[in-house]
Amino acid sequence: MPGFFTNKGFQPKRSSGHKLPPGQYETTDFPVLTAGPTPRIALTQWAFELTGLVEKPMKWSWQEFNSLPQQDFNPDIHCVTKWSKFDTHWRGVSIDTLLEHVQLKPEAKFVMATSYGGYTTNLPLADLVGGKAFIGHTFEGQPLAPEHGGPARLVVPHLYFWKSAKWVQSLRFMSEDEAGFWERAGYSMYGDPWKEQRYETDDEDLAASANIRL
Ligand SMILES: Nc1nc2c(c(=O)[nH]1)N[C@H]1C(S)=C(S)[C@@H](COP(=O)(O)O)O[C@H]1N2
Ligand SMILES: [Mo]
Repeated sequence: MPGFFTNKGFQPKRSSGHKLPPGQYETTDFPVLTAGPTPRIALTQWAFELTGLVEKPMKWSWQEFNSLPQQDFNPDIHCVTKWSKFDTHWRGVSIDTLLEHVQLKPEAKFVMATSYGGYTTNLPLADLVGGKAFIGHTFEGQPLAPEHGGPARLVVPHLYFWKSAKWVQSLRFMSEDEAGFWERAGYSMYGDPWKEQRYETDDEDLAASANIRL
């Protein structure tokens, strides 16, 4: 019985199996954090695009998007304002599924997620593939509420939640990293909650260059 033996210093996991990144607290609420008004997008007007460094851009209507293979996702999510929410239930389309429909140019290394309403956020392409990210349209069994990004939002649970663009309209593939909305305002270019990369001063390479300047 492996569970019978205890090691000094061994930290048992919470029985739920969920872990809280440093500096975060758990909440069961789902706070709304939006810079600006909530855009309302009629499903007949909605479209989602893959653009930038692709051989041929791809665009889906709401109906086309919903006929793509759908998956369930149960991530823990972590906001930079310090709340974390465990075991959320989403349904949506994996970014891997979307990428089966385009041929990326070899120099595509970064992505700018752009939303209806103008919000943007940047991520490395590697953080969107391999089952790590999805476009979610259903939350806890209900259509995603407009204030949480409905009809559909990007969800990248392993990064701070500002990377999860609500009302996502396109993913633009880029060769170089460019700063999005919060990143231009001083937030981390990457945003790893486990490394507490909240601000650009927490980014390892930038911190290193800042030290050189001292
Ligand atoms: N389009 C858009 N997406 C956005 C934001 C925003 O202001 N506009 N805020 C971000 C931030 S800072 C967070 S913490 C989460 C909040 O998502 P929620 O309002 O569903 O909790 O959305 C992110 N995505
Ligand atoms: Mo946030």
